[in-house]
Amino acid sequence: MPATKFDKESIKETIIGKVQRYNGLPIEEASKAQIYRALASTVRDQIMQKVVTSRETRKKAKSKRLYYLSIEYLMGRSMYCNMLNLLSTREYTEALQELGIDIRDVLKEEPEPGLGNGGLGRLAACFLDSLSSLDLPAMGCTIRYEYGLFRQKIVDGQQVELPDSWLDNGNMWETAVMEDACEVHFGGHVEETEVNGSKRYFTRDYYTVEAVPYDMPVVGYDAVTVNPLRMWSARSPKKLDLGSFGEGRYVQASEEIELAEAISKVLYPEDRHYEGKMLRLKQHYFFTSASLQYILKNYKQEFGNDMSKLPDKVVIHINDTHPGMAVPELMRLLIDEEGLGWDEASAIVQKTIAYTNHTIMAEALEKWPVNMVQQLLPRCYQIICEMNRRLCERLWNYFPGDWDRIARMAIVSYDNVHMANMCVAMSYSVNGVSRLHGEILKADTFHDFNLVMPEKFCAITNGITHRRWLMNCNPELTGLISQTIGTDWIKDPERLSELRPYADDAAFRDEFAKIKRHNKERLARMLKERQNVDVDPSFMFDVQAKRLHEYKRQLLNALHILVLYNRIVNDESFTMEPRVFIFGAKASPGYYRAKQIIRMICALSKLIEKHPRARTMLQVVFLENYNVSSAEVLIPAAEVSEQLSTASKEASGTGNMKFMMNGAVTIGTMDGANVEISEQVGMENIYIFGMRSDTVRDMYREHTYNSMDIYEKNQEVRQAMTQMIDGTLMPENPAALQDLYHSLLLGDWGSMGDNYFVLKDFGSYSMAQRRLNADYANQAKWQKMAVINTAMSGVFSSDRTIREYNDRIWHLTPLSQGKK
Ligand code: 26V
Repeated sequence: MPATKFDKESIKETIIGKVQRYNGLPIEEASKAQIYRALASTVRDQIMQKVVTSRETRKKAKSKRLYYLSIEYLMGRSMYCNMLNLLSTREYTEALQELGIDIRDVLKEEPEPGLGNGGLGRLAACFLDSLSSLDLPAMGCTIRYEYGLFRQKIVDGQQVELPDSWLDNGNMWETAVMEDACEVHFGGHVEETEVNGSKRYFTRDYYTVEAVPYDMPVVGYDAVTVNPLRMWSARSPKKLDLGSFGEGRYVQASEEIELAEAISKVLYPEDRHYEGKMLRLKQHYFFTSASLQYILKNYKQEFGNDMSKLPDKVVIHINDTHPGMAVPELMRLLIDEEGLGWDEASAIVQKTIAYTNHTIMAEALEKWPVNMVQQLLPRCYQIICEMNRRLCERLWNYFPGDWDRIARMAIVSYDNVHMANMCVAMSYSVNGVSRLHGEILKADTFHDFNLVMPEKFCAITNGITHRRWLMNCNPELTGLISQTIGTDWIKDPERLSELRPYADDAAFRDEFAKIKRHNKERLARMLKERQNVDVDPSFMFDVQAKRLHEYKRQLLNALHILVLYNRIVNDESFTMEPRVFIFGAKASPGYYRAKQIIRMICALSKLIEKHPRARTMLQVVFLENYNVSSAEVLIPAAEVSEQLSTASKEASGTGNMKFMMNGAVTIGTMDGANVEISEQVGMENIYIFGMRSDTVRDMYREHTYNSMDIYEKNQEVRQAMTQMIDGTLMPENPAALQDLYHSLLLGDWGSMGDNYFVLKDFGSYSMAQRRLNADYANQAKWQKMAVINTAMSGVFSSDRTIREYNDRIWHLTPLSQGKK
């Protein structure tokens, strides 16, 4: 087929033509939404041309392919990043301009696919962008949730959740692939029979859910490759037939249909602790089984029926344990469907599956009640038990008599299936997401496994795509960088370090500062427009944006702001650099304390606003509905990045990298990737405070910490805490924050309270803030730090991360660089 052109003139014509054909309108009369659809459809045409070449190249090369399974993909909007990766932003922008349309107005029309909670889902999205950009053959696999993460509204200072029905007006980027639809079976019972002298297993009386894939293309930057994100949607195989109407059974029939389709209805908004919810287990198995069936079907089409070569042609990466049922499911498919023996199947599984762990929080380690797994997935359960038996046998030889240890390492123990143990035992690679996290996995979480199978463990530090998180969201800074050091950094982001010498160049720093100021003004406009809040762009912009969790310690930030307020109010001579503290955070709907923290932040905002002197140098803003699109405005405007997690608790963090890349200076603990950020920029360009992770872990072990001591000694802390409950913060409802107050002093389960050491680290945090405040007054010094942060952020590009995964785990060959 001859290639269609996508120069400015052709784009104009195409858009005009599409608006005419779809809507029967001349372009002048089309609405923004109609123009959005015509534009998206044009970009999609351009992508589809590449899809053809990409697929052919992969098939011809007989390449090994990665399947990245993740229960969440937090993609954000696609339009501008697609144009960027097609190297066509200028053509599209100008074409629209000549049609009298501002591209920015059209981009806002795109609904955001928020199919993720936070870091884990956004990391998966960054990985896809880098995989395509590095020309590595891959497919992302997930669920096509009809409802993504809830929309957050703040009503009377409290979070209210609204449904996110992002598919209402259709999704311009997806295509249903009916040819690859398959069945997923649940329930029933297993029958064992002998066929030709060997045992065969059949599940009977199961019920079926149909899995329909929708593919979304992910374009690489200036690359051949377009990789699909495959989103599985659940459909009932039952149709409402006229017969049941006649017999009056249609209500029951429609109920059954709804039950099946509930599987892909909504993304669970929790990322804290596991509850044995049947529907969640169904979700996990549903998309894992559908993906694996497709993987084997595709493998057989391309490479024939010899399953022993599977590990040479396929790698299945599981993003945390949620797709961990891939382990028994692949065993099941190889044994029951392909006729392999146990040992053969098990050897293949252990060469094909790789696993990333994303948290050491004990309550977030996935486990399922045995009876639930048995009821929902009877054959998988059998396989799990057999894997467990063999694992325990092996461990028995390694740790003879050490029952406690073996029970801790077992796949099935205390009536639960322990997904992390299964994933570690059965995959060939287990990785952490920062250096520190990798060390903690080996020393603590998987200590015993590391004794038995040390070769599996490694750490690969997370990254972010600099295309979305710098080029797309900060075009002005991107321009300045390219003017200064050329454009080679785009394909080789570590070359951003060539900017470092310019940190000492006053003229460059001024340009850099000017851009930051523009980005602050842009955020100010957004806050005015969306929330009717006025912020002064001459204030310092200090941002903490991430999911709301006690361990992330938004409460530490809030308490410190209250202390600043008191200093201003109690001492007329006290001044500080004017600063606006901006929070963006969603709380899991059932996480009471997280919601109280949001309440406290909103109350703080009101309190400060009422005080005529305090408000001249202090402001608190809660940004509603923090998501990828608002992050793209918020992050480029930030000057201070708050990364306050209790050391050892944040596996990596990726927001920290986004802020740094956009020239914000971090105030943070030695946790997750903050450690590596501090190494990149040097201790003089970051504000590190608080206990180190080994001290934290000792304190947990020794139970010696008593937050009451600090409460008693530190007058500022005591005053601020008292204000939480004496009506200062909550005049209408003084008791509202009582539980939060108590959580800082008294523990839940025999602990002494303040589980995340908020009070313990307060003094050190407050000192770091003092230094920061003083440094900001010296703008030459501050801007130098900011430039150094951007300059040293290149290693945190997910391109580096993906190269490492590929070198150490996947071993994929890039598709030819020749054809574009
Ligand atoms: C846990 C749970 C437990 C309850 C049910 C649902 C659910 C879903 C996810 C999780 C694990 C949360 C894992 C997560 O998002 N971890 C974050 O991963 C980021 C990417 O590696 C990393 O930067 C963050 O530090 C880490 O918290």
